[in-house]
Amino acid sequence: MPDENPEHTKEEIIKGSSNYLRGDIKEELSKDTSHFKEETTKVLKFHGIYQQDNRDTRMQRVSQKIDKEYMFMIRTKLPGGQLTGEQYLGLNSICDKYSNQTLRITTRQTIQFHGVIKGDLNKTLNEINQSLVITYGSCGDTVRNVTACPVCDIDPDCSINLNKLAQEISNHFLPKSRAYYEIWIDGEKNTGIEQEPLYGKTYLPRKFKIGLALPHDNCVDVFIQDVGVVGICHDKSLWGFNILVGGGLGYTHKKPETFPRLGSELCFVTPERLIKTLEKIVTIHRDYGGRVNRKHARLKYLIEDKGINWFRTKLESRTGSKLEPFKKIQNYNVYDHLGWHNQKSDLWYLGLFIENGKICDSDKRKIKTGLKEIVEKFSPDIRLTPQQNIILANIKEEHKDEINKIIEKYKIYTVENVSNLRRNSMACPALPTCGLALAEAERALPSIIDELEKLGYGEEMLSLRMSGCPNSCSRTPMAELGIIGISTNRYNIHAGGNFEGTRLNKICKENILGKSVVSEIARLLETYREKRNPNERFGDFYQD
Ligand code: SRM
Repeated sequence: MPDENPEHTKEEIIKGSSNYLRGDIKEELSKDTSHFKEETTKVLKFHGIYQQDNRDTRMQRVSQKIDKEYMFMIRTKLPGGQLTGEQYLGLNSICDKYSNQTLRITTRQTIQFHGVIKGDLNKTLNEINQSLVITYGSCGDTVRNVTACPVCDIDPDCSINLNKLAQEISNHFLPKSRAYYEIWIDGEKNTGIEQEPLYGKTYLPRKFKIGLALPHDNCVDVFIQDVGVVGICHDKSLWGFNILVGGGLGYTHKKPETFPRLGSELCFVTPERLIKTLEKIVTIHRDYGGRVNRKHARLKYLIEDKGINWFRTKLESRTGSKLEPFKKIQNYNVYDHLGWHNQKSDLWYLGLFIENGKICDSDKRKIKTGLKEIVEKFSPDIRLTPQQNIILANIKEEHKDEINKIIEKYKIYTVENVSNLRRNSMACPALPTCGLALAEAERALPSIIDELEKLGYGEEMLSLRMSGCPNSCSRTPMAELGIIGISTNRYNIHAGGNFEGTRLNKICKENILGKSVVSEIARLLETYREKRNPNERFGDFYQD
């Protein structure tokens, strides 16, 4: 039965009548049109596809009364940000053939393609899958890409393989409907009864994010996840996991009923019970999460409305046992994994800074060409980081010099030649692709940093994040210094988050014109330099 509750949002009705994520995708794909009808775009998201239009040409086309310049964003699903070299080359060639020539590393360790046209969707999805990469469930109201520290399995100081776990969790929560394979891969219709035992016909009320961290490396920003999982060690081996619930960052300007929220401490579970516990948490969101207002549907609002004790009791009744208390964690730390590092074996990994995750060639730097050459010659494994950077892993000692030469030849950033300010910066795509952007982000941040470097602030150690709207895709509310778009060319400036990712920042300057952002930030930095205590961090200085 489709969802016919009159109070439910149109998205709920669409999901319920989509025949397990089929909707009219197939029929509309066969038509010679540039885009899908709105209802179908909602179903497409579950397949990892967003319908967008070029916002740079939107107004002009509207005034000429012609269709918007439609194009599609395709998001892959890469648990823990892991790819083989061969898969990377496959995605690189798909990017060359069908997209805007940029492989875009996301803040959740995946790769996005932008600018794909409708007529190429089938080939693109098909070829992505030939590279053994999926896009199923990377968007939509399901469990999204599961993030994890990208190097914990190869780091000599760490004995916990969170990446393997991220993959297991991801597999567990993958939609079971064959719609994806039927439409994009093999065309084979499901002859049996379609079932979605975990999600049900209407899937979750909203997106659901799971991230895995370790106290010594919270690079995934564990407090912003719907469920944050923190590995706890005892005598150097894995004891179990602390679970945080109800994190999330998106909000709407001037709507105080929407807000960013840090995950609440829920419980501790042993490794054997982790996936079952996660499953039960997801079912509580499925059954109690809001379905009448999508702006009040994330798990964070359920926890805020009902309280963490209600949630714990519900979970205990679903798991059938009392939950163990959350273990105290003294400190969190964050590493960006950039530069050369020795692995557990005699191998090396190299973390390279990719500005705002954009693997592309420009007049100044040929990052895409350079990375392709390295991967073709040395076949490293690839790890993408939640800071939008790339790691080349399992490199032999004798190849290091040659790789360094390629990096120099193509002017790829290294830790030696990127400033601290740039190294710790991130921005979301915003304009021209994102339909929700209120202002620029990734097209504006590099020159804001250029200016700040010229003014002598390049070596300040602080996390600087910019997003084109308060949905906060570059996790701006956690940054020591955040810039959030409010309307065309206007921004709020936030300060007071911390590097460890355990605190939200606050607005400190409102409604700043784009051209004044640099001078306003410079003023904040100057005051900080003059008045800070020795070793005081920027975010700590501005936390109140
Ligand atoms: Fe995001 C929606 C890009 C991570 C919060 N996000 C969007 C969309 C799809 C716009 C849309 O709905 O039409 C953006 C597509 C832009 C484009 O052109 O590519 C978009 N989000 C991104 C990425 C690509 C930003 C990046 O710089 O890498 C990240 C993709 C992650 C991935 O691979 O899955 C991305 N988004 C995030 C994060 C950070 C995180 O998860 O670590 C957040 C904040 C955490 C959270 O979820 O609260 C985030 N995105 C949102 C929201 C607000 C959700 C909310 O409930 O508050 C939206 C809007 C929505 O869902 O309605 C959104």
